[in-house]
Order: sequence, then structure tokens, then C-alpha cells
Amino acid sequence: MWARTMRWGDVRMRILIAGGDGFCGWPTALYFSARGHEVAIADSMIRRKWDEELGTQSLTPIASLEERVAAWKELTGRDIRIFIGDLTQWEFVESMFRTFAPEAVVHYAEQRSAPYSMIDRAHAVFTQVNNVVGTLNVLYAIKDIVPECHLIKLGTMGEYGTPNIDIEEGYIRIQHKGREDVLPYPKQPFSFYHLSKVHDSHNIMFACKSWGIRATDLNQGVVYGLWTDETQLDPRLYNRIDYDGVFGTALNRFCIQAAVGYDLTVYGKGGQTRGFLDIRDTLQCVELAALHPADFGEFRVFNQFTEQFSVLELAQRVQRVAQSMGLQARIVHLENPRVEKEEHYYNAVHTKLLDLGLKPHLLSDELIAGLIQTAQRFRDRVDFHVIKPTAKWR
Ligand code: USQ
Repeated sequence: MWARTMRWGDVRMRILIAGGDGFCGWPTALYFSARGHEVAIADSMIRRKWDEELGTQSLTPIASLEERVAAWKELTGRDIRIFIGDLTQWEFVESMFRTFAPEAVVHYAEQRSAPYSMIDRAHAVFTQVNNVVGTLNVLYAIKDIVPECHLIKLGTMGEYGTPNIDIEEGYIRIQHKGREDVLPYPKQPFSFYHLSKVHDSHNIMFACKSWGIRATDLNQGVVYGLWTDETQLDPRLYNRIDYDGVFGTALNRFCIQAAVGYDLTVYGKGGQTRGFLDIRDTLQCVELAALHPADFGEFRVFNQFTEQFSVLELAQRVQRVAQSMGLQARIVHLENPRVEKEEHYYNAVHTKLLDLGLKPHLLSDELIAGLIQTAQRFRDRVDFHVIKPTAKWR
């Protein structure tokens, strides 16, 4: 059984990275493998099919998962095991858990785009079935096959929405009619995708309480950046980065838009404020969660971001850096395709990961300039037709 706290060097884990071919999953798999852990990737390869469906591709060229893993082995001598399959299929999940018997599962294997979930009924249903059923199968696999396994589940800051009070880390102390309790923080998500994460959180909390298993929900903000120590070692290890109107996210999109001479697309007034973090901090946070597992029966929630910015503030920052590089980078305010507050209070607590030792990489002009340079290098791969937002909330 795990001690509550461990240091690197003390422990080698069998760790399953579900969604290990994706933007967060691939660098996470390499990060743990580089540190001597026994890593397996589970992936249905569906992220690459969504590119085909949407007629887009990663800005950076990415090798197949088999080529990626073979290159990693060639460069480092380290093996990463691959399980290709869909978490909504119980037979696949059961056989993988029996074969690999993970001690920790980092679960990224979900449809993670809010716009994709809002395209139409079919995409909303797909998102919720894929995400909720997949996670439910993982919960049963832990209960029935590896009850000591720690589930590290990627949730989202978007579960909370934008309430007019401070956002706490998962739970809030409430006094009501002379009585008091600590209750799950109210959820007011922004999309059917964000709702799927809320449904997951409820299922995981219930499973922890009922079965005594343990889980950490990492309510992650918007991730920016691309490069990590491991993914920049070799072109075959490059990570994906999205710029299209469905999967591209705010800051990365603005940098790529600036690089190719496309106006920076601020939706509405741009006062929408969110938590953001560098992808290198995603890896650090997941590592900290793995090294300091939740207690048995505990459903622990960490808010996983390092800084808050409004969308307009980010666009202006990218514009300033781009202009210093001789690029024009105009900002446009598009009619907002989403239903969301464009001016609001936002103050979210995020101390638990800092308390565990997170050393944030705060947003720097160098990082923005580096992303712009990367986008300039691969500008021939950018299709202007897929940049504008197409999915509408109304
Ligand atoms: N936005 C723009 N212009 C753009 C793209 C986005 O103004 O070109 C605005 C959106 O309207 C929104 C904000 O930027 O107000 C964030 O949008 P986003 O597309 O960068 O990110 P979001 O849809 O919130 O989703 C992303 C990830 C998701 C994760 C979430 C964390 O795709 O998986 O859960 O960030 S959070 O935002 O904290 O919920």
C-alpha cells in the first residue's frame, strides 16, 4: 500500500495514461517514463479522427503513436506499452486493467472541446456518453481489479462557471438556517462538454464514498504552450497543437493567428476571465498528485492553474509581443458564438498544488515569442478556413 507521501527515487509506479496520444497525455507519458516509471498508454486514437472529421490538423507534424513510442525507446531505451481501445467498451477496460494492473491512472481520455460538444445533438450525446461511460468503466475496473489504484482524473475549472463569489477548491463551507456543512462547490458549467466533467465528478465522489477507492479530480484551467523537455528531443516526439475554431484554445490560438497574419479572434468583449497554465505545469501537477495520493475513500479536488487572465488581456499581450517581432497582429471582437458572461467577477483559489510544491512557469513574453516562432516555422500547415469559430451555443 502507498504511503501518503513519497519522493522521486523512493518509488517506481505502474502508471496508466489514458488518452496518452493527446495534447496533455503524450507529454505526460514521456515525463513519467523519463523518471523511471513503468508507463502504459491507453488510447482509442479518436483525437486524430476528429481532425479528419473537421478537416484540420495539428500545427506541428506528429508521428503515429507506434512511431512515437519506438522513437522514445530508440532514444532512451525505455519501453512504453500501448493499449489501443475505447474506455466505453468494458471488455477492453477489464482486460487492460487485468494485464497492466496500474497503481495509478491518469485519465485524460475524454472529448475535451466545448465547441465540439455544442455542434449539434449528436456531438453533445457523443461527448457525454464517451466521457461519462468511459470514466464509469474505469471506476468499476479500479473497484473490481485494482482497488488500491489512485485515480487522477482531469476535470476542468469550467465545472464551476463564473459565480459572483470566490471559487473554492472543490468544496465550500455553507451555513444554512443555523446549521453548517462542507458541501461540493456549486457547478454552473459552460457547455455540454463541461457538464460531462461535472457528471464525472459526481460519479467519482459517489464511488469513493461507497467503495472506499481514492481519486483526485484536477480541475484544470486552459493549458497553453507546447514544448516540454521530452517532446522537443526529436521530431518524432513532437506534441500536437491545435489552432482551429473547435479544438484550438485561447492563448495558443492567438499566438498562431499572430504568426500567420490572421486577426486575433476575441469573442465578444473579451472580459471572460479563466485560469491558465503552462503545459509543463500540467505535468508537474499530475506528478504531485501521483506522489501524494488521496486517502482511501477520499475524493480530493485540486484547482489546477497558475494565473488568471481575461481573454482580451491575453490577446493584447500576444499583440504586443508579435509587434515587437515586426508582426501586425490586429485584434477583432467577433460576435460571441458562446453563451457566457463577458464581464464578471473571477477569483479562484488554487493553493493545494502550490502547497504540495508546484513551482509555476508563469506566462512570459519569451514563451509567447517561442510559440509565434513555432507557428511561423509550420505556417504552411495552417488552413485559414478552419480558424473561425463555427459551433454556436444558441
Ligand atoms: N475565446 C476567445 N477567442 C478564441 C477562443 C476562445 O475569445 O479564439 C474565449 C472563449 O469564448 C472562452 C475563453 O476564451 O471565454 C476560453 O475558451 P477556450 O476555447 O480557450 O477554452 P475552453 O472552451 O474553456 O476549453 C478549454 C479546454 C477544455 C478545458 C477548459 C478549461 O478545451 O478541455 O476544460 O479549457 S476551463 O476554461 O477552465 O474550463
